[in-house]
Amino acid sequence: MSVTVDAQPAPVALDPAATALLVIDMQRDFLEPGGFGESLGNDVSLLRACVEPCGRLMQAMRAAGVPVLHTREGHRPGLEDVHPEKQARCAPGRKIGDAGPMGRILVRGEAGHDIIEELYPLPGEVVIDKPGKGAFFATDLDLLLRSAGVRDLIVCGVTTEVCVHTTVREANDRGYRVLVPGDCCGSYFEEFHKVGLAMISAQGGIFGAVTTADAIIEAFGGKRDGHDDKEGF
Ligand code: TIU
Repeated sequence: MSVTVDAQPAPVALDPAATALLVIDMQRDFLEPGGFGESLGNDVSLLRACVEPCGRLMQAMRAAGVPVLHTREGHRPGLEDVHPEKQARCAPGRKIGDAGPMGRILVRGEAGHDIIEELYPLPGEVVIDKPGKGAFFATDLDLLLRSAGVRDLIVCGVTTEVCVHTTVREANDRGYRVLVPGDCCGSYFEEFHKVGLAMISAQGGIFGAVTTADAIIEAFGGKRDGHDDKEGF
């Protein structure tokens, strides 16, 4: 049994029993004043618009029995997993591991590394700590998804053109059917958000399809019955 979600460039058929929602990097460091994102000179308020639809989508997916997985970008306190090139991409004085207003920048366990309260994972939900922009790089995400029989991946979070985009491309290359609710994504650059979404759905859906939280929620409405709850998430 599949559900059809209205999307660009064309409606997408998802198998609810083989679908997961992946929420990318909804961390205090990116979304709250005083975090890493703001330290890069970004206006973090631009990301706030995606919090409410993202929360609604998470609730609906949980109600439909679809697993919700979360990622956090960050590193080991000893910084053994930060390669020099990633550090070189940071501004002076704002390197990974430097002191920031919400603890050390992008370091696991620090306050700024945590997920924002509004979208906090439920107990038992998978949280992937990723050292890169993409959620598949140097993590066990692919193994977890394949072991649970996931084929269809709904990807949202921040930022649209960086960690969401990298993850969407990685997922597409690994054979997942990718659907991106654009209103559940956010960028510090409005034009990058818009173009980032357009790049996903262009050329007949080169990386996947783009939709909205409401379109997914509507498609999954009443689909809880008959869905086999998956263990392991
Ligand atoms: N999560 C994510 O996108 N990490 C970034 O560093 N994004 C920026 O846009 N800087």
